[in-house]
Amino acid sequence: IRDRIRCKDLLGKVMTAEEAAAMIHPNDHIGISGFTPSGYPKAVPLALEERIKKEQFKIDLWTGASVGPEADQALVECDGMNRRFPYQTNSVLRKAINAGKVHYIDMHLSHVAQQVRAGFFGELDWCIIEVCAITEEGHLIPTTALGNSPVYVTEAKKVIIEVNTSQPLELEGMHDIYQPANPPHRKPIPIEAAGDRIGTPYIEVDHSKIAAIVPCDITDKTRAFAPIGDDAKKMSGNLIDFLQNEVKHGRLPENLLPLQSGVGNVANAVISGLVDSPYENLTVYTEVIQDGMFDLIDAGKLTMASGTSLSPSPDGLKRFYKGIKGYRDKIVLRPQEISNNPEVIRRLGVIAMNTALEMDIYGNINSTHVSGTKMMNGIGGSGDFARNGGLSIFFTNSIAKNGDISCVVPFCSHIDHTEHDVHVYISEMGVADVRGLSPKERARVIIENIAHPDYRPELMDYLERAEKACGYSQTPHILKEAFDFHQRLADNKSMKKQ
Ligand code: 0RQ
Repeated sequence: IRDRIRCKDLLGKVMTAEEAAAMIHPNDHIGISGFTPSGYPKAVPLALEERIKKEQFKIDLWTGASVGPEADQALVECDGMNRRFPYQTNSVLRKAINAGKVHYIDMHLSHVAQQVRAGFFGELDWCIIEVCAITEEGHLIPTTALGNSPVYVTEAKKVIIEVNTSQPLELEGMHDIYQPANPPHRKPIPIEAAGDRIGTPYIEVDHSKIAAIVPCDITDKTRAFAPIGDDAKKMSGNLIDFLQNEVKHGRLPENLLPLQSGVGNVANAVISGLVDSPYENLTVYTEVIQDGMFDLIDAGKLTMASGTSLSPSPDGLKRFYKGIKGYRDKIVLRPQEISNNPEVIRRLGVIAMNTALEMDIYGNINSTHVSGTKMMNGIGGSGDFARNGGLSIFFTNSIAKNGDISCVVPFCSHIDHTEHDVHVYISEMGVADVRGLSPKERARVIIENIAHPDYRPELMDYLERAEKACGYSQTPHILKEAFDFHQRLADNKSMKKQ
C-alpha cells in the first residue's frame, strides 16, 4: 500500500476500515464511487455494516449507479439504508425498495452531478472513493469506474479514500476527468469524437478534507451474463440487417456512428453479435463497457470506446486485467455527467440501443416498473441516450416468462421513454421502423413486427375497436380496457385469455 500512496505527506492518514467507519454519524449523506459492481469502496461499507448492526442507525447512500453487495446488500441487510439514488440492481435492495423500507429516487444518470452541485439533496457529509493509487502531488487515480466520483470528492465535507491493491496500476491514464460548472457558468463541452480527451487523468482533492486512507484488497464483484440464447441472436441479426440497410441508403456512414448499448443480457448479446458483422473502425460512446466490447476490440473492429465504467463478467474482468496494456489506448473512462451528457450525445449522433421490459402499441417504453408498480432496476442512463441519440433503438423480447407475459401491451403500465423518443423497435420477431409514421400507422407496424403471434390478434382487435370508439383520434384507447393484460397477469399469473 505504501507504494501506492506516492504522496508521502498523506501516509499519516492511513487507518483501518473500522476506524474510518467510526467517524460516520447517523443520518449522514454518503456519496460513493462505483458504477455497476465496479470501482466501489468495499472495506469501509462492510465496517459500517458491522457498526450499524450494533448501534442501529441509518444513512443515505448516493452512488454512480448500481454498486456491489458490500454496499448495496450489506447496508440493507443491517437495515441501515434510508435513501438511495440514482440506480440499483441488487435483489436484496430491490426487495427493500418494493417493501417500502428504502426510499429510492430513480434518476437519469447524467442529472445527478448537476443536482448534487445545486444542492437538491442537501449537503454531502462524506465521499468514500476507491482508488488504485495516490500520485506524488496527492491526486486520486480512480479504478474501474468513474461515475460520480469527481463531484462527490469536490462537494463532500470529508473524504475517505480506499486504496485497493487488487486493482491494477495500469488503470492510471485511462480516465479523463472534466467537471463542467453548473449553469449559468457552463461552457460547451469540447468533445467532438468518442476518444477526445478534455480533462485530467486524476481527481484533485483538497487534502484538508481527507479524513482517512484505508487499505483494501477486496475485488470487484462483477456479475456473469446469461449465455447468449437464440432470441438474443435473432435480435442481434435484426439489428445488423437494419443497420446495413441504413448504410446502403446513405443514412449512416460505413463505420456507423458511435454506439451506445444499455445494460443486461440482451444488450451484451447484441453487441457481441457485431463481431461477425462487416463493420470496421467502429466507435462506442456509452456508459458501461461490457464483455461484448472487448470482443469487438479483440476482433479489431472497435477503435475507441468511451464510457464511465467497465462492467465485464468475472471472466471478462480477468481478460481485461490480463490484456490491459492492449485495451488501455482504446478505452476512456469519463465522469457519468460527461459519458451520458445530452450535449455530447446529440453532437456525436450516437446510435442509442436500450432494452425495455415492456412497450405499448404506440411505442412508449417501460424499462423500470414490473406491472407498473414494482421497481426492477431503474432508468439508469437509458433516458440520457434514448432521447438525445441520433438514432434511438429499443430491444425487447416479444414475450417473457414462457409466454405468460406479452412485452407488447395496449398501454404501458409505466412510461420511462415516450413514443417521441424512439425511432426503431427490435424483437426476435423483427424490426419496427416507425420513423415518419403517425401513431395509428406505428401501432400496426409494431404489432406485426414486434409482438408475439399469440398476442397479435388481441392487440390488433384492441387497436381497431379503440379507433372506432375514439372516432379515429390521434392516439386511440379504450381506457377501461387499457390495462386488461396487466389485470389478467395479476389475477391469473398470465396475460393469456383464459
Ligand atoms: O427475469 O431473469 O427472472 O427471467 O425481466 O430480462 O430479458 O434477461 O433482459 O437482462 O436485458 O434486462 C429492462 C431490466 C432488461 C434492463 C431490463 C423479466 C425477464 C427477466 C430481465 P428473469 P432479460 P435484460 C444504461 C441503460 C433499464 C436501465 C437501462 C434494465 C428480467 O435492460 O434495467 O437501460 N434497463 N440502462 O423475464 C415482467 C415484463 C418483463 C419481465 C422481461 N414485461 N414484465 N418481467 N421481464 N420482460 C446502463 C445503466 O444505466 C447502468
